[in-house]
Amino acid sequence: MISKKLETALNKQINEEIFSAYLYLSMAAYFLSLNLDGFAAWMKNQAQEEMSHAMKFFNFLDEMGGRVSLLAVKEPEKNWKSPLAAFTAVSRHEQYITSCINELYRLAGSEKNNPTQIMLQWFIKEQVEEESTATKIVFKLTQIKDSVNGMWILDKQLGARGTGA
Ligand code: OFO
Repeated sequence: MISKKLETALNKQINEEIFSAYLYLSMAAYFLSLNLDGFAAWMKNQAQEEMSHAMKFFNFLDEMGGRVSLLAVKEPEKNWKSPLAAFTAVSRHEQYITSCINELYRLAGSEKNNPTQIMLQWFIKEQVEEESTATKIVFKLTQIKDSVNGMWILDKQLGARGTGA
């Protein structure tokens, strides 16, 4: 059982996760345009991970007897002024997603909806990882500054390590 209010909030979160996938796919295209194939591969992996997040919410809402209702996905940005600017945007976006998850958790708590709270605990942990990963890459890019060698090394690392960088 799920209330209309929680159903609406979970449908909104499906949209947020699909938008995250869209944003990271747009960043993959940006990195491909710079010939940074490793960065692009990392973004493609990340986009897939976001779709799997969307599907977790999708399947959960259905299992709870709710009605999945897909909303329009907004157009993502297409250009950033540097790889550092792109990853800074990732970091900010993940902080925003964390706030959405926390808000959902509070709503599920206020409705005493235990299954939703338990499901959201996975996302709460996941967001710690998402934010930490983005922060570390922002740190590396800040250190690298304009070093071409540094960029190629990081490109190789991100390409090899996929979403786990
Ligand atoms: Fe779904 O965690 Fe990123 O946005």
